[in-house]
Amino acid sequence: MNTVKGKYILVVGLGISGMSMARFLHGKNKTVVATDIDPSRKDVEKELNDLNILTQVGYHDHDTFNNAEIIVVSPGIPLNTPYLEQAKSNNVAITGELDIFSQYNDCPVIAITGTNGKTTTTTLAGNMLKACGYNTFVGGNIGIPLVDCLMEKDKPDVIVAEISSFQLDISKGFKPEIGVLLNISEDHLDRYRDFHAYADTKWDLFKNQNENDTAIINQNIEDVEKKGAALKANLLNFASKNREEILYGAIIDQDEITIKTKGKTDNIKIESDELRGVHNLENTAAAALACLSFGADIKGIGKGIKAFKNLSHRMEFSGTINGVGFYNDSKATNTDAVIRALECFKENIILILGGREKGTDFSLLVHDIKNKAKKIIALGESKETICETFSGIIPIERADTMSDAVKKAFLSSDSGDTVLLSPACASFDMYENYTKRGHDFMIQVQQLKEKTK
Ligand code: UMA
Repeated sequence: MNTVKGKYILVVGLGISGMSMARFLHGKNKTVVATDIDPSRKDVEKELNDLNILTQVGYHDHDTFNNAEIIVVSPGIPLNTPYLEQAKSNNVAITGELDIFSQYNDCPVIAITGTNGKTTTTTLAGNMLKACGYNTFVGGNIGIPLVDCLMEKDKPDVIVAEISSFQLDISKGFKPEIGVLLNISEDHLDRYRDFHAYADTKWDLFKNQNENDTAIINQNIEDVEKKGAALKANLLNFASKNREEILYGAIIDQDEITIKTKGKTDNIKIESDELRGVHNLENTAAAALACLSFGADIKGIGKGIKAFKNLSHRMEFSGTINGVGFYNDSKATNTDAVIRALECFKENIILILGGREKGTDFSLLVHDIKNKAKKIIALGESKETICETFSGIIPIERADTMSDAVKKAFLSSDSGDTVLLSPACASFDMYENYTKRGHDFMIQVQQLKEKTK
């Protein structure tokens, strides 16, 4: 074991976020020590050691945590691990990417959070601003750490940041000029005390804003009026339901978004097949409001919408076999995302559901599944819970692998039906991440297609 001496910043977790943080802090002439509990992260050690960064990979060491000046924690690491708890009781400052980023950043930030639709809205806002000619950095939870922006040669005009509740949990000083809250529904209940604790974290996006800033919030979020009224920032709302209450903001009706700002009304018609479902109109409305608030023009916003291509693993069309359509919605890791996916189809869906639970309440799906699905294929660690929840409501079959799930779904289908992978669960029981799960689904669909030729 390496003993660490002197003053240092400890970076915990050497995934995407931690690796960028270690590089960034090193570039700022800080003494960095980096640790990851997973022995397989040995693959990144050499790069760090070449920068003279001391590494502890495959284990964590209490002394290294307790003697650090500051600990920077990766977002996926729970804050109640014994190492962090003990360091906290030794008065070590514990922080995360958002606060380090805020300390060094002086570009305007549009920050987007919510349970679902963050990546789509962030991508849309990025497209819109780029179409208006702004030099735009798009990053955050979308997969490009925000500190990467601070290491670029050219400073952008604006940063569009996808922000997760995990990132907000540990942030004290993050203050976006424009903050967007898309929706809040049950998710990550394995990490939060209850739904309200999770929801409160989302509202923290606005806590440091002042009267020069803008808060853009879905009108249909619980307690929106009370919580919105308590904010210091200028408030804009958007909604597809309860629209009449919106004074300034965006109103969604069928495929049209009407944007009402002081003294002006703009209309945007959504003709893109890439933005299916009401939720995507909400995402578009929120992105358009954020960009207009920043100073973008309506023409550029329209161009940005046209340039949008549906993102991978979100209702991604994966092929047709004998008239049965297959869709990969592996990114749907909570019940609300599954409901949104089901809304995109008429009926006769064979739904592949399951994975690692996050305190998931599957009964929230009963109404929509009864209306739209004809069978569930239950997969992964949660398959028994799924069988218990839906037994007597809809036919269910268990599957052991993705290949098994795709075959069983196909055998249960008729021409015109839809097979939808929309798991309502995390992927970590069977895969490294949701991307790998989605790829596996698409590979299995292709292989089945070859066999049925
Ligand atoms: N680790 C330890 N000690 C522990 C626990 C974990 O060292 O006690 C290590 C693991 O071995 C692993 C590393 O920590 O090597 C993983 O850190 P991480 O989970 O924070 O993953 P990153 O690769 O750094 O990715 C993170 C975000 N991950 C999570 O929030 C879980 C990515 O969001 C984000 O894209 C990336 O930073 C860049 O900002 C992913 C996500 O699932 C997409 N986000 C959640 C969501 O969207 O619902 C919030």
